[in-house]
Amino acid sequence: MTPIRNDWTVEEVTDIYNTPVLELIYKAATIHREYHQPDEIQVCTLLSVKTGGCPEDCSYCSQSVKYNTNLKAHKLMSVEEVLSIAKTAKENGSTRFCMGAAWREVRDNKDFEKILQMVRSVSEMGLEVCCTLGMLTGEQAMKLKEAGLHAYNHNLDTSEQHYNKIISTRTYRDRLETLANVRNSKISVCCGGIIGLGETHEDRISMLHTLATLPEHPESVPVNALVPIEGTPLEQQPKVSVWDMIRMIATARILMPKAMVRLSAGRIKMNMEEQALCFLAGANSIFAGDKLLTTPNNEMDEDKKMFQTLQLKPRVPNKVKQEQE
Ligand code: SAM
Ligand code: DTB
Ligand code: SF4
Repeated sequence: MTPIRNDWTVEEVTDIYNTPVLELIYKAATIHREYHQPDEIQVCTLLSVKTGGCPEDCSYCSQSVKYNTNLKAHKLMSVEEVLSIAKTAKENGSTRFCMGAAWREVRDNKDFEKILQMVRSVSEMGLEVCCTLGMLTGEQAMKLKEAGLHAYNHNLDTSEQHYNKIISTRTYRDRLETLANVRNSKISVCCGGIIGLGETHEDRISMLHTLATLPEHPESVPVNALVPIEGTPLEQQPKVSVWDMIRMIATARILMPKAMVRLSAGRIKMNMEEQALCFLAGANSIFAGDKLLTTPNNEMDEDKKMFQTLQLKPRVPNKVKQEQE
């Protein structure tokens, strides 16, 4: 069995990343088969439970108040509304339900109490619940854990070097601190990044190196391609090449063999053959449903057809797996 390593050097990561792409896919596919069932894909649903009006200035985001993106802001949804959407997601084969809020950080107020209620109720439905709510203290992480939260998403987004060209309202260190709080509370860590933000290959390598040398690898690594949003500073960024996505996915798979590698934002721009290459390269998780947080996602019917053609099946939730074992 390929060992799990947290001591990768930047040189090693660079060599893997620069491997000729077909050889890279082959190596990643081989490691993928040691740790995962290659015909299983985790199907996740995203829901923006609180949309827009965010004080942060993340240059890629439709939800920042700093940019004129024509997004309709929405206050925190009701628990009932969220439960009804989660029910439909489950009926459509989703096993993981991720709730996102356009917050800089979680505050200890009524809204957080509502979030805890949502986590409790969705978790009781048998779905793996994930949240992405911005920065989190250790105490807040513990409360989420007690409410039944399975995973917390908090992305590094890019390399430490490129970070302050993208976001000025918080630091890379802030990000790492929240990740440590999540890890300490025994919540599963979901952490990845975005490509297409004007970063260099060295930046991508550096971000992958940071992820793969965390004291423990994230259990989930989302790989996003920038969805350019009109009105943001990154609106004119060129489309990310599918081969760049494949290279990121394959390198992540080799560096972090056990992680679920999620083909996240940007999938809507890919045809079935391109997505199949991502799955071959080690991606084993997707977001399904017509919408990501604020932008369109692949049509459910198309995804169902893709699963049939590629003979893939949705993965059962971890919770159920543990009960079956
Ligand atoms: N406000 C919280 C935060 O920033 O952590 C949670 C929500 S935030 C929208 C979650 C993640 O979505 C970001 O960290 C970023 O990686 C990703 N994201 C946001 N807008 C995106 C875009 N236009 N294209 C690709 N990924 C995006
Ligand atoms: C992640 O890495 N990507 C998702 C999820 N985690 C929260 C978000 C993608 C957002 C894409 C842009 C939008 O829909 O607003
Ligand atoms: Fe706010 Fe998150 Fe968007 Fe940044 S990525 S502006 S923190 S919602």
